Amino acid sequence: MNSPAFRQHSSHWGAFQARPQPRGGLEIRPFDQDPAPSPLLGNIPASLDHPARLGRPLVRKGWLQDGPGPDPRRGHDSYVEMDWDSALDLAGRELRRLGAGPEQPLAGPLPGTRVFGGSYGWASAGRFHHAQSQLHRFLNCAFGGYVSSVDTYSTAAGSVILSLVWGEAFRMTRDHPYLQELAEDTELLISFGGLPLRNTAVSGGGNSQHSVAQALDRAAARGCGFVSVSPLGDDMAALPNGDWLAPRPGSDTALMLGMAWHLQDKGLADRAYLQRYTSGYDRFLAYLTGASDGVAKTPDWAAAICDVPAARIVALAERASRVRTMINVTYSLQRAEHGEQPVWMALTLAAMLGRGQLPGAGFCYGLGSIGNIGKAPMDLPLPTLPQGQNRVPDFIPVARISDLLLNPGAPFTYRGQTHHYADIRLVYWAGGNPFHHHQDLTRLAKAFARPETVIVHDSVGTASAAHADIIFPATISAEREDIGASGNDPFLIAMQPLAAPRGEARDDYAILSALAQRIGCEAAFTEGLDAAGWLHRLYGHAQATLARRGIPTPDYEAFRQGMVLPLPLREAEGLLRRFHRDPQAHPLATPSGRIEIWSNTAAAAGLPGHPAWLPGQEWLGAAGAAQHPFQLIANQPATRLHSQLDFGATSMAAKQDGREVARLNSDDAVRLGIASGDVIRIWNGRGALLAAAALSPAIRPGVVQLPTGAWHAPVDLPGLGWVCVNGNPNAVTSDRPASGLSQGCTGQLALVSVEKLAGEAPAPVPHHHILPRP
Ligand SMILES: Nc1nc2c(c(=O)[nH]1)N[C@H]1C(S)=C(S)[C@@H](COP(=O)(O)OP(=O)(O)OC[C@H]3O[C@@H](n4cnc5c(=O)[nH]c(N)nc54)[C@H](O)[C@@H]3O)O[C@H]1N2
Ligand SMILES: Nc1nc2c(c(=O)[nH]1)N[C@H]1C(S)=C(S)[C@@H](COP(=O)(O)OP(=O)(O)OC[C@H]3O[C@@H](n4cnc5c(=O)[nH]c(N)nc54)[C@H](O)[C@@H]3O)O[C@H]1N2
Ligand SMILES: [Mo]
Repeated sequence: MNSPAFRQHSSHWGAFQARPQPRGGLEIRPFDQDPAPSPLLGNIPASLDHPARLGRPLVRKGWLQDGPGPDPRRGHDSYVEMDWDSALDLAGRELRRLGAGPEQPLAGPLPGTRVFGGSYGWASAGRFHHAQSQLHRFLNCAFGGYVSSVDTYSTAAGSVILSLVWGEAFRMTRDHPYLQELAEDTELLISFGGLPLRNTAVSGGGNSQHSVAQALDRAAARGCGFVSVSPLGDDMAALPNGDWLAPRPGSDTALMLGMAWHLQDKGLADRAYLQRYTSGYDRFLAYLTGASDGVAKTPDWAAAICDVPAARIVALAERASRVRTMINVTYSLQRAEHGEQPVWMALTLAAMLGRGQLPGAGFCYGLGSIGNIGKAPMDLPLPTLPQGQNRVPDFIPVARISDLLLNPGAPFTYRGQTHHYADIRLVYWAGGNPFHHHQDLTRLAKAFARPETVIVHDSVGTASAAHADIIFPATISAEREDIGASGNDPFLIAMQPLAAPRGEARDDYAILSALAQRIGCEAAFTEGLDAAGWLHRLYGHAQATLARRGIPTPDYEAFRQGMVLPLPLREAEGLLRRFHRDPQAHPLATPSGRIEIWSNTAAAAGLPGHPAWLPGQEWLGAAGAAQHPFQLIANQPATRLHSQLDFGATSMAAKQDGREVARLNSDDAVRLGIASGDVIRIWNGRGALLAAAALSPAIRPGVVQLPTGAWHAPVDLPGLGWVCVNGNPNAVTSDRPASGLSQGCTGQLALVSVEKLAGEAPAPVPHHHILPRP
C-alpha cells in the first residue's frame, strides 16, 4: 500500500507539509524553502486529537437554568452538552432577544452598542477562516456593528506614540528592508529587549522563511557589533562581537537619556541630521540638560536609575556615534507603564546619532519581536474577507476590557480625547483567549461576571471558554482548506485540510452561517456562498491583482492541490528612504512632516511633550519593591505561540511535570533556599501562581522570568487562597494602562515576591480539565 501523500499547510510559525502516520498523529516536514524552520511545528500533531479538544456545543448550567444575566458563577460552573441544532436555536434566540436581525435602524442607537465583539486574539493562519474577521462580519450583519477594540496587546503604547511622532508603526516597520540593511550595512546594532530568535519564529498569518538568524550571521561575518540591552543574557543569539547590558527592567529611557546627554555634551549629536529631519529638538534639549527641570540627565544620573555603570553608558554612546548604528526597540519595552517613552526616546537617540539617511543606520521598531518585520516589502494587497461596515462608533483601547465591563458609562481617555465605556450585554469571542492574554485575571473574572451572555468559539477548552455561557466547538486550521498569506512573506500558500474535523467541530464560518440563518441574516452574511465558494472568490481577487502586474497564476483547482506561489516583492523606494532623500517632498505622516522630538498631541494629552523618564509603580526602583522585591518579566514563550497548543510536544517538553518553568538568578535562588526544580510561589497583592524554578546566570539579579501561555488554573489552596497552579503570569500582572494617551497593556513587568513553596506542591491542572466537562 502507498503511504499517504504529504499535504501542504501553513501556520503563524511556518509553512509545512504533513501526512497522517500509520498509527495516528501527523508526520511534519518543514517547508523546503525555509532556512530555519521553527520548533513550534512540533506542537501541531497534538492539535488533532488532544483530549482538550471540544467536540460538541456546551451550555453553562446556571445560564440554562436561570436565563441570561450577570453571574459570578462564570468560571466555576458546570456545562451540559447539546446537539448542534438545539444549541444554535438557543443562541439564535438569545441574539434575537438582544436585537439581532436583518433590519437594523438607520438612525438611533444600534443594538450593536451593547455587544462587545473586539474578540482580540491571534486565532489561526488562513485568509478566509480567520475567526475575528468572520465574527466581525457576522456582527456587522446581525447587529449593525459592535463595540470594537483598537490597537493590540503586542503594541499599543509604542504604536500610538509612533503614529504621532514618526508614522503608523505597522506601515513603517513593514515598509523598510531592515534585515537586508542589517546584513549588509549596519556597523553596530543596539537592540533594547535583545533580538530573541525564538520570537521571530512567529508572524501573524504566516512566516514561511525564518530569515533573521541568517541576517545576523551575515552582519557578524562582516564584523558588525551587537549590543543586547536586556535583563536576560540570552535574549540575543551568541554572536562574535556581541555585548550584553542588563539595566533594571523598565529603566531603558534613563539609560538612553544618559547616552543622549553625553552625545550632546561632547558635541557628538548630529546637528545637521536633527535640523533637516526632526522638529522640537531644542525643547527636548532643555529637559536633557536640566534647563527645564533642574536635573541634568547625565550618565551618572542615568546609572543610578538603571544600574549600568556610567562609564559603560559613555562608552556605548561614543561607540555608537562613530559608526553606522541601528537602534532597535522590541515591543516588550512598551508593554509597560509609560511604555511610550523608551520607544520615543530610542527614536530620538537614533536621530541624535544621525546617519539615518544611510542604509543600515537609524531607528527600528520590533525587529526581533515579529519574524516578518524587516523582511523585503511586498507589492501586493493580500486577499481579505470583506467585513462589511461597523456602524457602532464605540470602542475600547484593547486592554481596557475589564474596565469596559466593570464600569459602563465611565469616561476614559485615548489619544488626547475623552470617550465613555459602552454598556455591554453580550460578549462574543472567537479566536482569542482573554483568560490567557489579559492582565490581572482575578479582575477579569469579575468583569466577565457582568454581561448577560458570553459566547465563545474555540477548538479547545480554554479558561476563556470556561467563562462562557455558550461554547461552540470550532475546527482547527489543520481541518480546513484555506489560503495562507501574510505581509512581508513572499508566498501564497495552499492550505490543504490534513485531517477530518474532530468530533462534531464546525468551522467558525459554518457556525456563524447557521446563526445568521436563524436570525434572518443569512443572505447578507454568506452572499449565497459556502466556504469553497468564498475560497474561489478570494483566490480570484489575488489572481486579478497578480494579473494586473503581468503575473500569470494557475486556476484555483490547480492551486488547491498544494501549490506555493511566489509573490512579487516591491521594487520602488520605500517611505523612509524617500523621506531621507527629500524630506520636503516626502514628509512623514506627522504634524510637522518630520520626526517629532516634541509632540503637541502628547503634551495636550497630559504627557511631557518630549520623551522623558517617567518612573512607574511596578519597577525595582519603585516604593512597592520594598514589599515585592522581584521584577517579574512575563515575556513570550519560546515553545509555543501564546497559549495555543500549550499541550503540544514542544511546549510540554519545556515544562516540569506539566508546570511552567520560571527562571531566576542563581545567587537570588541560593539566598532564598531555592534549588532547580523546586516549586516556587510567585505572588503580590493581585494574585499568586506556582512555577517550577530554574536557576540561571543569564538572568539579572532581582528578576524572575516566566513566559506567558500556561493555561490559567486557579485553585483555592489551604492557607494560600487562589493560586494558578499551572503558572500563568497574568495571575499577578497589573491591569494598569501604560498611560492615558495609549491605554496600552502593561503585562510585561510586575513586582512580585518569590518563595519556595512549603509542603507538597499540588499537581498542575491538565488541559482537558480546565473546562469542566459534563
Ligand atoms: N503578562 C503578559 N501578557 C501578555 C503578553 C505579555 O507579554 N505579558 N503578551 C500579549 C500579547 S503580545 C498578545 S498578542 C496576547 C496573545 O493573546 P491571544 O492571541 O488571545 O492568545 P492565543 O493563545 O494565540 O489565543 C488564540 C485562541 O484562539 C483559538 N483559536 C485558534 N484558531 C482558531 C480558530 O480557527 N477558530 C477559533 N474559534 N478559535 C481559534 C486558540 O485555541 C486560542 O485559544 O497575549 C498578551 N498577553
Ligand atoms: N515563540 C514565540 N514567538 C512569539 C510569540 C510567542 O508567543 N511565541 N508571540 C509573538 C507576539 S504576539 C508578539 S507581540 C511578539 C512580542 O515581542 P516582544 O514583546 O519583543 O517579546 P517578549 O518576549 O515579550 O520580550 C522580549 C524581551 O524583552 C526583554 N525585556 C522585558 N522588559 C524589558 C525592559 O524593561 N528593558 C529591556 N531592555 N528589555 C526588556 C525580556 O528579557 C524579553 O525576553 O512576539 C511574537 N513572537
Ligand atoms: Mo502580540
